[in-house]
Amino acid sequence: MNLRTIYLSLFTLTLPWLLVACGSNGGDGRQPAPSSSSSSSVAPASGTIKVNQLGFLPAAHKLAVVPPVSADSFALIDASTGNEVYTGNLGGAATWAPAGDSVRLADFSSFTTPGEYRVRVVGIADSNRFRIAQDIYQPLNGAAIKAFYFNRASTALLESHAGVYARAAGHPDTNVQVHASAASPERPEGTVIQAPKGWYDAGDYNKYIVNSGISTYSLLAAYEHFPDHYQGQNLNIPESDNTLPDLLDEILWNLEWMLDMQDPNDGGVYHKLTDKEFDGAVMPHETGTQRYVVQKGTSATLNFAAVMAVASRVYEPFNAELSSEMLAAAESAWAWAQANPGVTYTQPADIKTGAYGDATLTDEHAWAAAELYITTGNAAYYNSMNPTQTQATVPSWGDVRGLAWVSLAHHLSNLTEVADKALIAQRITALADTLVEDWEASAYAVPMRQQNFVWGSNSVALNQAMMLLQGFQLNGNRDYLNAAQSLLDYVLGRNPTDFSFVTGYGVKTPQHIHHRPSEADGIAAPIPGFLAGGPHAGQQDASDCPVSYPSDLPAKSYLDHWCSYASNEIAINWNAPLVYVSGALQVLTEQ
Ligand code: 9MR
Repeated sequence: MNLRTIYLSLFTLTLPWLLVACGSNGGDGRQPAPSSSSSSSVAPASGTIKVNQLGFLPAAHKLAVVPPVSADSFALIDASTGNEVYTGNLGGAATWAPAGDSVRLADFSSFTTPGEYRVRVVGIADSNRFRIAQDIYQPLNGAAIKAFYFNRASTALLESHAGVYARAAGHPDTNVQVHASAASPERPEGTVIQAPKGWYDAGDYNKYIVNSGISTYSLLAAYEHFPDHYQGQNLNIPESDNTLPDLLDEILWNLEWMLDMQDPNDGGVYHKLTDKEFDGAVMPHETGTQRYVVQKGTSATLNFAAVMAVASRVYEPFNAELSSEMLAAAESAWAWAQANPGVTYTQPADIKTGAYGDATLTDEHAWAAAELYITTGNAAYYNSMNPTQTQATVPSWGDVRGLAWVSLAHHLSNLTEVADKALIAQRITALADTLVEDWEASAYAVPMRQQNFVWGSNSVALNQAMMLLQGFQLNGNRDYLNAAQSLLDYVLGRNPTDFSFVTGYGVKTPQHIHHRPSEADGIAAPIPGFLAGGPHAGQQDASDCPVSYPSDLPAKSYLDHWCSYASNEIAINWNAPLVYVSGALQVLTEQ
């Protein structure tokens, strides 16, 4: 183990556990009793002060959410000395509809001194501790990437890299059958192919190309936008000693699998590699059921083309041969999709795992076209994107239009004259402006609205942040950065549930994520660095759960229970924007 390795493993594995084990208040994880200075004649208010439980860079926008107390001021208390170090006025009370809560904001952005603090308001318990520090998101960013390593298929996780979460290899995927839905003349039903490696999608053990699209892209974009940050990072993964940055090593684990999901005979890409049914709560090596590649489709093939086009330019400086192979794969996938423009995914009757079905294909088409244009400079791809008809939206696995604009905006100054540069900038800033308006209008100071509390709502928050950060990188509008900060705050504890939704990072973190290895490994604490999906108004799992949701309100529809696949699962497309946003805020917040 070299020094860098020791440093990072200390942070990624040890520190969060120390924080969890010790809590913020002496070890039992409970909220502190109101301090003497807060017990006055003022009637106690109900509710707790919500803060980002990790904290802030010194120059960050800094908010806490306070219940509707009668006091009009708040103070920051040095957590170790108990001294008051800052006072400010509370904003007026307003209701945040998704939670039905009336709240007041405490803004202490102008306080920049590194240290550990609590927010104190007379009549209510002090907030959890949080830190102000220059490197505040480094450990979180590393752990969020390392979570992908923990979800690797086809390999044993060694103790030297995985610590107590070491496990045997599962799913070699060297004996995968072509399912009837995927049969072709060259590969009839039952043909055996190999497609090892890749990441498990989520709490289940299947591998889906559509969801790998946005996930792998978000990680590639993190690297492409902030290469210096990621070149300096050591994640203590098996490849840490090679010449590739660790983030690119981790991404390559999935890209190698994706390349095997393309049929070399025609360029089409299989939709997924899957069991017929979801496994029980067992470790990866305890499964062993037959796996299949299922139906080639336009959505999977275009997702593949987009990701390979990006990967081709990102890996080019490190491995020209691999880069050419990726571009050729992207172009043959594109050709297949042009010849087969409307093959939507239909789940075969005997396959019960995740569908990732998507009837709208124009967004995947636009995204693949944009990436191929950026990588090759070929104007035909730009025109094929149909830019004037393609809007920028907050990305999700089912709507990837926004990713096209992210890449075009990042490469703006190098694009050829066919590209409408004013349109590209306008698409990004118009979306960022809308999100800023929602942020300003929100009592909780987050752009999340009622309709955003869907499956994986925490990823909606982080993808909103990712789009705001594109606006900031384009024109330096500080509101965009501040709204993005608020969204990370939301995910890390400034939300109505009081949970910091990343396992091991914060004071009150999910303990029972819907993640088979975390459930089956016999270790009480879940694997660190995973983002829980978060509050989900649908509550589709309510009838499968032995406990009730605490509320029907969208922003409170969260259960920290293994049963809750609808609010407490983890997924690669949710962790990926956590990586992007934590890394970007670490780099972009003025130092
Ligand atoms: O994230 C997906 C969500 O948008 C869908 O509504 C949901 C139901 O189809 O599926 C989610 O994705 C799951 C996938 O199908 C299988 N692996 C776990 C994913 C996260 O729950």
